[in-house]
Amino acid sequence: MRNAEVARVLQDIADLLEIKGENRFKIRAYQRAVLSLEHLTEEVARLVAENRLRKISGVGEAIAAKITELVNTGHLRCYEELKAEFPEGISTLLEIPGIGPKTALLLASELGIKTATDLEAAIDDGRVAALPRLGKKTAQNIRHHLETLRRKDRRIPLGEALTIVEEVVSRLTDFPGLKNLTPAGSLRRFQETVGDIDLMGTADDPEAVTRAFAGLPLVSEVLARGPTKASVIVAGGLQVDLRIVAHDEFGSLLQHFTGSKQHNIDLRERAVHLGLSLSEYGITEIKAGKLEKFATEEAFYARQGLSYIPPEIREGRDEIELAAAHKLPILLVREDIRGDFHVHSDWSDGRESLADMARAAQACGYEYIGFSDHSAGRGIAHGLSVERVRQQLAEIKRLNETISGIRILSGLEVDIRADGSLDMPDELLAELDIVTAAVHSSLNQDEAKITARIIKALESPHVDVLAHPTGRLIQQREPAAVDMEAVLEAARRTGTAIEINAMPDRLDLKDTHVYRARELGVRLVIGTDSHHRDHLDNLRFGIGVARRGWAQAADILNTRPLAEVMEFLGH
Ligand code: DGT
Ligand code: CA
Ligand code: CA
Repeated sequence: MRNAEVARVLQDIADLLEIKGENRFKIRAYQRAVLSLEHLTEEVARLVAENRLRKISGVGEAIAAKITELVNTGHLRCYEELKAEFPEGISTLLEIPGIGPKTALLLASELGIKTATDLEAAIDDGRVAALPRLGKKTAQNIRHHLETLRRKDRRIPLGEALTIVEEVVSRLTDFPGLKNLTPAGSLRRFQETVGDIDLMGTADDPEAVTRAFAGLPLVSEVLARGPTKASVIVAGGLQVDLRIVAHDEFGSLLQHFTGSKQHNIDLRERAVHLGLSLSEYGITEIKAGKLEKFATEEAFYARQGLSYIPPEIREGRDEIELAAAHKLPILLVREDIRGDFHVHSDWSDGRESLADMARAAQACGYEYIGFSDHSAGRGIAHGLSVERVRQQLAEIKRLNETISGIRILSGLEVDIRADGSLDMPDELLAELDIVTAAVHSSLNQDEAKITARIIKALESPHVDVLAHPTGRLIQQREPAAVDMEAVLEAARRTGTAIEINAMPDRLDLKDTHVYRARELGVRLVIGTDSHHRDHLDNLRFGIGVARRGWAQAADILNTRPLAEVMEFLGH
């Protein structure tokens, strides 16, 4: 049983307990466990088998027993019993935003609604509006959420979303009296896919901005528009929600709509203990009942005694606790990066010459660039033969003598064959500055096989970096069945760095792996896998993932000065 399935059952239990009006702490315990499961790099089934469940933070004895039962038998008796207390379909209804526990119960018991399709029909023929306490407006509101949900089923990759947001922002940014136009939500947190885009801003005349926004040429449909907010669909079917408030209310607005939902729940819970109530409009001291406004997020967090929490780590781990103790790590920033080791040239499948790429890297302010063209392995287009690698080595040597201001490192992206051997002779690899190894084929091997294969490559004394270890392509190809825990452990043992591949459709390592790698003390590298100078800018996605994994500059090899890099590489 996969982690996601176990998490879904626990989430369901939490929701059902909420309908029952059960003890808040009990509900919270389930929610915590769900979050931990989502962050887990190991298969929960393995933890059960090895009796290590209790080592997951947020999983206490009671929940550990339930997970064990679920994994071992495929069923959970208390869950079945709980579900039996409710009409069928209630879990589905609860997943629809805008439907709280009471409404879900009403819809399921009064109208026998079991699916989103049932619900849509019941709204359209007026049965929902006719229910006590609901009415036409609520029914329409639910309809709207249903449409959003259907669209959100197709989450879109971060890279595509960012392009669209930049287009929208650039068209509005000069609007008179408009300030602070910033994306919030999952996009600002650099989640690898986004359901919709949330745009925030402030203006002298908010309504004029929502009107201009709804009239943008790339808008294909206006879902709703009012004096301070608007929702539209843009080309490609993506929904964009815009909210505009007065200039002095920006901090709380941005904070609220950046989320994540779990972070906000945790934050509000803590605030209540301080006698404060939080909302997108500001902070109210509960006793005095007076609303304070915040122009910046820094001030909003500071009012609660917290240091500023970067958006990428607002995911409901222990970020609030650490912010309260003023012990948050200083996360990596783009300016920390001094070079890129994963760059292709026209010697293999890249589109630029070595010299042009080196100059482009120099223009990024880099101190060094490492080329990693493909080796000739089976099925890889334009891979380099031994002979060609030697020629490239000579060319790089020559370039280092003629180009000043940047050091060019020689290297290869050497293919790890199906049996774990490398696609180039050791003597040749020994001559290179930096060797990156990666799997490109036989990605469907079983877990034991592919894990052993990768570990074998890590054990080669010549391999410095393992690139895109799972081979996943976001929404296109599932990750290979790699046991990441074992791979990370082997990387630590062999002193091999692991790449965060910054191509927006790879992002491999992903955030949770980065977090675990750091815990284990594995050195990381951010590589853009550039095949063109424009790709060097994909670095920002790699930075986003690294930050989501709580990475600091010291965790990342290509933030280090050249001398330290060469030392790590054993030169
Ligand atoms: P997405 O769009 O599915 O990729 O994820 P988000 O995080 O962008 O979620 P979205 O667009 O539904 O809402 C943006 C943020 O607004 C979310 O991260 C937290 C806040 N928010 C929205 N609705 C709720 C809610 O019902 N409860 C809480 N606590 N926060 C909410
Ligand atoms: Ca969103
Ligand atoms: Ca939204």
